[in-house]
Amino acid sequence: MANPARSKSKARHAGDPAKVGGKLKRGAGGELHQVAEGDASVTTTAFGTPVSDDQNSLKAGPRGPTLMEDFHFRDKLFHFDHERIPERVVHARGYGAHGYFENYESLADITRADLLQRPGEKTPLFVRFSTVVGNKGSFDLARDVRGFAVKMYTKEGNWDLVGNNIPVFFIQDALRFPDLVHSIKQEPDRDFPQATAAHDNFWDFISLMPESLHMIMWVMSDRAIPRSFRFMQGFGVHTFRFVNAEGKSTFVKFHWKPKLGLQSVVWNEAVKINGADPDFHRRDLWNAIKSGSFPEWELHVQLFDQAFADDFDFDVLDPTKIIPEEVLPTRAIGRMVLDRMPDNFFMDTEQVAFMTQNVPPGIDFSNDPLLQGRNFSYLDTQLKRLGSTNFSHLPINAPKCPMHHFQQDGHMAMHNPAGRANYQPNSWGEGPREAPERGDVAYPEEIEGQKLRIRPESFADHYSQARQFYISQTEIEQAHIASALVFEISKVETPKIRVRMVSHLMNIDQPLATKVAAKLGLAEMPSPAEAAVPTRQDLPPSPALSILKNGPNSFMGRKVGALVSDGTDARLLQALKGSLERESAMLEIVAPAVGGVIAGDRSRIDANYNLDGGPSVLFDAVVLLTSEQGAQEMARQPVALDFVTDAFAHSKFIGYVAEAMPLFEKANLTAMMDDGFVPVDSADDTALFVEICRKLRFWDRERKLTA
Ligand code: HDE
Repeated sequence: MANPARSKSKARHAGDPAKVGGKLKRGAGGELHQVAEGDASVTTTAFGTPVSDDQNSLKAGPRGPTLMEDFHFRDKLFHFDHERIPERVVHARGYGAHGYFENYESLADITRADLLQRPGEKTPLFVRFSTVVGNKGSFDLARDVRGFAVKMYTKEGNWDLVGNNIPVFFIQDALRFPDLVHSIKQEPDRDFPQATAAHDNFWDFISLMPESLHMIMWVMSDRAIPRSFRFMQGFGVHTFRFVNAEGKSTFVKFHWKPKLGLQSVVWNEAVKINGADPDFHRRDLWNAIKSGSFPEWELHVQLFDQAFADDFDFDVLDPTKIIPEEVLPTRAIGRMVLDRMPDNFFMDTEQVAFMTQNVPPGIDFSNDPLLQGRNFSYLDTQLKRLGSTNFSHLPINAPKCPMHHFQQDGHMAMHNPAGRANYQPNSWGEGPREAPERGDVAYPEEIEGQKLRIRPESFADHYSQARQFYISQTEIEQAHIASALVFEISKVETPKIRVRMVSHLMNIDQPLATKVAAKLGLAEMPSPAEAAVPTRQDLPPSPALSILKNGPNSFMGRKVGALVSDGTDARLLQALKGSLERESAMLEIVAPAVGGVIAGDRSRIDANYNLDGGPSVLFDAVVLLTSEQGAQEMARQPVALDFVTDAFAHSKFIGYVAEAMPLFEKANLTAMMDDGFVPVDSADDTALFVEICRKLRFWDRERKLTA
């Protein structure tokens, strides 16, 4: 065989059927076209020199060494070698989208924040959702808090509301943050486990840090395994201030509520989704937005004055506490719509730099010690990650309102002020000046006292709201919290840490502590942990804290997986599709082969997945629409049996045609068929099935199975 490298022309063009060189481009048919100057299809170096050969480095002779004068090679490799920037210390794995905030009504009486003055006004924004613990390449369905960071490009500067999907935090003082994060991330000697709290270091830290117990109850609940970013709430966590034009201050807590309602997966499902589709959440957001189904959240506020704060059971500056909605109702002030994916992930989602200290005039801070610490930390981290003080020049971080200042130079400066004056005051009549009327003014709160390193007494109650959260859950949700605690603590290898954790649970709920202790196989119950303040038993359940008590009662935005085979009834499948479309829900097809199947009427049904690639964990409900022969053939495949047994075990609604029974028989499910199994034999049945699916899960099954 001739060695192509021996022939000059072959060597230059090896592996390059549609070579673009200089001003000539080869078309689809192999013909050469003249391309215009500046044509975007012509490869150039970073400095604009057109590139003639992007496949072969410059060598001394066909088999000789590479020459140092190959500036194109050097330019290309140099840039590639520097592609990575440091990932975020926490929240490394994230996914973002563009959209807008639409204001409902004028809040001029409460705040002078410009974006909240005029009803109907839209403010562009960017959101980044994230997990906290895992590294950038970890999976989406880790049991973890989700970041919910919103950057609103208001006409008076950026407002970054950098929140989470859980309304409280682990610690009360920012000084503890590095220890918290060190304890939860992979252990330094072994560099595992990743993206999980289920290891000794974390539970050791937590068991020594009772203030974290309220947040722990949230993290052990299904809130930490959301079905989708689209179905989770966001919270500003801290108490902030609104300040109006007269300088009057009102305390405010921020809540984002998803229009599609709340929904989570179950733990066994999360574990399997991580294998089947580690990008489950980002794919979900991508698909929703690309298909025009734009997710929406309403921005709610809880507003209160100093008198309310003084009367409230807990300190409103303590970020480990909530104000229950039943005590102080929320009020919707606008909506957020996400309607555009970034053109490039790195440019926007990776380079976006959120900072809690970005607030426009009219929004101010409280003295929450965690918020105060964050205001310091976020600026610091951006310099480390983005490498220059000029990170604010990047399009995703730059405000969309005019900016005028005398900041200049530094690495990668994109726009220095024009003209002679780069200082003020100056007598050249050039440049901006401060605006005492319009500009940001810190709320003139009276502050007096000694300098102290101290935690206020009012932060001392660590268990009462943890208990309130637990007793606000349904029986199913409480069972999930217990299982999560057992799962996590059973991964702890040091028995005394397990015991310490149970001693904290004793202060929250005795039956919960007993259940967890029994499942951990603890030899005896420990005494309750020493508490600075006894747990209050009088706080009433808050229904707003439960996911299941706040179900959407709609199947909108959810997805059904239909299992088909050769001989499937195409009309029935069509009817199911129609019923789901009317609910604004989606249908995806799982078939023995991804090429699809031939329906009973000889039409072709295209598939989205083959059986291996489309396990039932990817769907909110499933329908078995096979022919009898198809069901018999699938019944011989473990993966098809997993499809039905998983759907069953995860309490999903299962629609089926009579022909699919062999699958249930082989999966040993016939004796256990409950009301969550829905016959779907006619077009009307498909509509009924979708209606039933509005409940999202058939929880009675789990109740019965675990009784
Ligand atoms: Fe963060 N946090 N945080 N955090 N946080 C970061 O900033 C920090 C806290 C939150 O999608 C870092 O750019 C301190 C609470 C989100 O880019 C860092 C303290 C809440 C994101 C940082 C906290 C959050 C971050 C890491 C304790 C919920 C991701 C990289 C005082 C209200 C934003 C970065 C994105 C990111 C510091 C506590 C939310 C290191 C010091 C409480 C959503 O600066």
